[in-house]
Amino acid sequence: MYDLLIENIGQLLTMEGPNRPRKGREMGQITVKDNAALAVEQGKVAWIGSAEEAHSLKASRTMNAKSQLVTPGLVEPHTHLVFGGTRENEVALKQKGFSYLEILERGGGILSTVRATRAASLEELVKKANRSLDRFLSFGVTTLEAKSGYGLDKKTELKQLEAIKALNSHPIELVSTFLGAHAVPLEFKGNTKGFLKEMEDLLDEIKSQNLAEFVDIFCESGVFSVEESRAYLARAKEKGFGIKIHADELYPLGGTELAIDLEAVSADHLVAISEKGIQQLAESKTIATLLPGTTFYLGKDHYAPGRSIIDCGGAVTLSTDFNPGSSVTENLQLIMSLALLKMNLTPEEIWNAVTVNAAFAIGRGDVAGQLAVGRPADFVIWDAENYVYVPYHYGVSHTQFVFKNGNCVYERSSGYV
Ligand code: IZC
Ligand code: ZN
Repeated sequence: MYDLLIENIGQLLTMEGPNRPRKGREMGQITVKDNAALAVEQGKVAWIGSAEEAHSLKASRTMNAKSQLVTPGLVEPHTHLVFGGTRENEVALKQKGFSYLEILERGGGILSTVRATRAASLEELVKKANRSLDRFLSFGVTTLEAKSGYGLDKKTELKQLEAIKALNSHPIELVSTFLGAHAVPLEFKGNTKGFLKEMEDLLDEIKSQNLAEFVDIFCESGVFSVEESRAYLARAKEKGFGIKIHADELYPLGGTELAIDLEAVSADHLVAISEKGIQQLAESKTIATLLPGTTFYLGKDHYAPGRSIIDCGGAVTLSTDFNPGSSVTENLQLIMSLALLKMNLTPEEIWNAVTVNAAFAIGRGDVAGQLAVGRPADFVIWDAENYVYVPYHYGVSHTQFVFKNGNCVYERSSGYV
């Protein structure tokens, strides 16, 4: 007797395969099970088979998927989830021609969010992030990475990490990253070294309180150089953190090569990645986390070369980069459409990117991104008959039901969003 049986699944994507990221051509392959069924017991997938075989199974609860698509819950590998305030005032500045880095240089951008985050209480931060998580869930996300990085002082960075911890009552499972090295705050202007030392001094406390698994840095022109990033991340690695890098987003500094050198789990952005970086990624264990929503929202025409990265043999994942400045959306389905339309990724590559590879990019490859017997029953029943339809019909949400550990945690009530 199973706890739950999902019968009459039109298309089931289990995303099953080897227990490692999909690279290069592998990203173009997925197995589609037509007319399938799936049973759940104690929060785990207990059985996967055909719709006919399911007739002889017994379950306490049965749900009819009505010939629709079922996939693993989506995994979101890069968000700046916890912050105070908003930055809609920057839209007019951008329209006047000020660039993202110019706005930051004038004390706006990240630094404006830092002021609001320092002023917010822990409860306020949790409440605001919780609303964003509800939206992520409504778009089908069941596991999500969340970064700090709007404190830039010891107290507020810890407050943000505490907020991420406090959000563990939300159905979305969180993975925490310390991004204290996100920008140099005004009180350390001209003293980048001193500031990085300040953030480095937090690492032991973060480790001992288990407040973050990964350490990230914004390696960018006018922010942190490759050499500063190398020294800082090497320290974090020594202390047992996994490594992530905001690399080659606006200028080709070589952050990708640094990520590979340090065996970072992911190199994120890569809009300005070098040819050498693309080649080296293919030989490395580092996953390319691409964020086309940011390129779109910054009003740029040149997207990260996802097609070349995959063609050369690399592993790609996709993310919203959700943050209040350069990508203000929780809609991971929209990001899938941008990858289809602006990066020429195939639907198969896109599904591998937002499930299996996203899970490996945040250290959850063994529990998230694939449906298989014994794995957590995190899945989405879509209002779509096939997997191509989801990125094709863009800008809206196609989720009907979202399950986390076998429980229905989101149901679209009525109407369309
Ligand atoms: O708040 O602008 N790129 N960090 C690096 C961001 C975007 C987030 C922000
Ligand atoms: Zn980011």
